[in-house]
Amino acid sequence: MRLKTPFIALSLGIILSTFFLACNENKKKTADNSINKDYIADWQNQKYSMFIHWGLYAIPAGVWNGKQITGYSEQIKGHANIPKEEYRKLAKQFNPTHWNADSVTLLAKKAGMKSIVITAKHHDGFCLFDSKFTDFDMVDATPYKKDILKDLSESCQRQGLKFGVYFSLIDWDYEGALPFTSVKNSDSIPPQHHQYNLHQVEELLTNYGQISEIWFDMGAPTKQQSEELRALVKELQPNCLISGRIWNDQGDFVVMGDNKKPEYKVGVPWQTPASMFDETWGYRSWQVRKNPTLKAKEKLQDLLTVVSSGGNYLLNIGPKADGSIVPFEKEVLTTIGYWLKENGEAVYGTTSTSIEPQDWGMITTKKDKLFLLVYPSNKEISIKGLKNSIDKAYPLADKQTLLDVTTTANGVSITLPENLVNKETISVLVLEYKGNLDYINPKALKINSEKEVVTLTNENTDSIHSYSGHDYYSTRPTLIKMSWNVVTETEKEFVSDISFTTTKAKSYVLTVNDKAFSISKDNLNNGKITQTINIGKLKKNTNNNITLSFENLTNPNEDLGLECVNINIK
Ligand code: H79
Repeated sequence: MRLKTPFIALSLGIILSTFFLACNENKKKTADNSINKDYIADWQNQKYSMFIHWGLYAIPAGVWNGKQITGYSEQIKGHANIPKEEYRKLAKQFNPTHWNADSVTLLAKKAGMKSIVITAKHHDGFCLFDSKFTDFDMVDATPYKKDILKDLSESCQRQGLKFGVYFSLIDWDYEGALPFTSVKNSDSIPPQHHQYNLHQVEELLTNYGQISEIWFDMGAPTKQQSEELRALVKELQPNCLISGRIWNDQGDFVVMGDNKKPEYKVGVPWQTPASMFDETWGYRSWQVRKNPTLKAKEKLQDLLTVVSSGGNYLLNIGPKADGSIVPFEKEVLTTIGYWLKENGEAVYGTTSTSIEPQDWGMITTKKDKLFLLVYPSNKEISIKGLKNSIDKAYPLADKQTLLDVTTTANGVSITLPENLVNKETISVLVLEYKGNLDYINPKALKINSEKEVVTLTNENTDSIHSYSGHDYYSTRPTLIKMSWNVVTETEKEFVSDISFTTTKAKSYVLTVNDKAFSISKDNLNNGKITQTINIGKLKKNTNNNITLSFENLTNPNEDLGLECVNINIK
């Protein structure tokens, strides 16, 4: 009998450890950086979504002890130094009887938005959802007692909208978190707090159906903490996309700074989060709002700037404490929605183009169409370097009216008839063409004779970036691809003499019109690579695109670490 027990224990041990090893293996598989490509594409096609900042802070609405408090109103607890117990008391007054999830989702649809991301928990630690791990939530602490997330997620499902959640990695209420120091909001996360975050993320990804994106924000988690958060999300919902503000390159898309549009080309999926006014996201009673029509113009232009640069735009509303939507915000969204109803084809499912920025407006593209988003009052529209012959040109809102297009060696131009010059808002013209886009970038490097050499360098590259860091303040644009355009009149076999220094022990790849040539790290010598590659013939009198990037993409946000790039094409 004595012998039997250790034997059973041992076998059990083997069975159990095999089981756990298998589980771990599974975890590893889901935790890697591979992303469901279709899901990323779906997300990128959404273009325009609703952000909602709503919580207890809607009650003080930017006023504390009779004083107007500056700084984001959703962070009033920090800005006005409100003691924990006093802030907690707000929950007893939170009874949003005018909250109606369907009127929010219907507004989002009317606005042309494809998904909603709501603050499940902001820095104040108050949860709009029923959490087992705190009583400081909508169900346990308020007279309203209903789970807002359940309500909104179900309404989104009914209305065919995607549903995402915002989750702050810092927490000013949780006793295991670091004590509040400043509204820089980039404190590290002690182990107990990290566990709490993991528990709540598990609740969010378990109890509310399909979550399209989880929008982590702020804090300064360690790399391991970011990786554990990512692994948990992907284990529970592999299709849930993760915001870059999980930090440490663990996101599926990068997030620009609050209300910031990138001033450089971005080569990864990205989003700009925007508030109606730069000063606040949460409802502020004393916000001077002025004219909603002007605000709609401003935000429409921002939306189109972001979309024509390849990004998604997440525009915020901050409902009042009673749950109602601020009429000004409703009007702004509805106005943008009218525009999109007529012109949405120029937005949804489009991509940015390789065409240089134009002073008359912006450009998006889909299949064999270019959409010209013309700023108000513009009449003369030309695209230098566009060589395609245009089959048809017409206003998107009036497809019957065909426009005259002049094509010269210099490019394409259109003069809008006076009655089509829109002085009020951005108007959209469609150009239809056949075949591939034939565009010669005016900045392209030219090879005019047999003997001419062009040199591709750090100075004449068109650089493509991502965005990377371990917290809000360390995040910087990274260079992830160098790109050049070369136009030649010569038909011959070209050779590229490559030389660059690098801080990375990695292999690179040179692409020439999608043909790839490896630049192996085996050629690295004291941080310098020199290599000669026969790149073959280039296309004559049209654009040849040459790029330099990492051969294996383990981290899509990693900087190439390149200096002194010198590629002679001869
Ligand atoms: O939820 C919203 C903010 O409360 C949260 N992120 C968005 C989506 C946030 N928490 N902390 N921060 C943002 C820090 C951001 C600080 C800055 Fe600024 C924003 C630095 C520059 C712009 C605020 C405004 C402080 C200086 C100017």
